[in-house]
Amino acid sequence: MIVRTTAEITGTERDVASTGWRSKRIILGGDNVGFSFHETTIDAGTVHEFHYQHHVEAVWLIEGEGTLTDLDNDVSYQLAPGSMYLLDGHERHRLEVRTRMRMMCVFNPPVTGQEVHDSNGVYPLVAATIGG
Ligand code: 9YT
Repeated sequence: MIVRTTAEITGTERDVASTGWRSKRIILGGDNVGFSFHETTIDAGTVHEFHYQHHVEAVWLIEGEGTLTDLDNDVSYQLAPGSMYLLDGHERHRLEVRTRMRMMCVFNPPVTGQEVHDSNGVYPLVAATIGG
């Protein structure tokens, strides 16, 4: 059994930040359980495009509101606490974050943590400010 706290992860190499977002990687590939598990926070007023070409990802939104757009299929969804989205087709997608989002994310295969910061199958193509 493994027991961890976010306090133990904060400020370590498992705590990764990029423009407008931060992710605490709670479970990584090295834990050998077939998935990774992350707490990601994304700043209010930012817009991000992601494309996880090599991973399936499920996201459970705990805090915050915004708009998710499936760029492959040109469909938008309103997200609020309790919303879940599953990228089972490796869809390119855009997140427009109205209020700070906090979400729990599961990746299969797991992110190892050794990937170059923005290219672990995670491609933040755009990070912009809404209205800016
Ligand atoms: C919201 C989202 O897609 N989070 C992914 C995890 C994060 N980008 C990370 O840990 O690299």
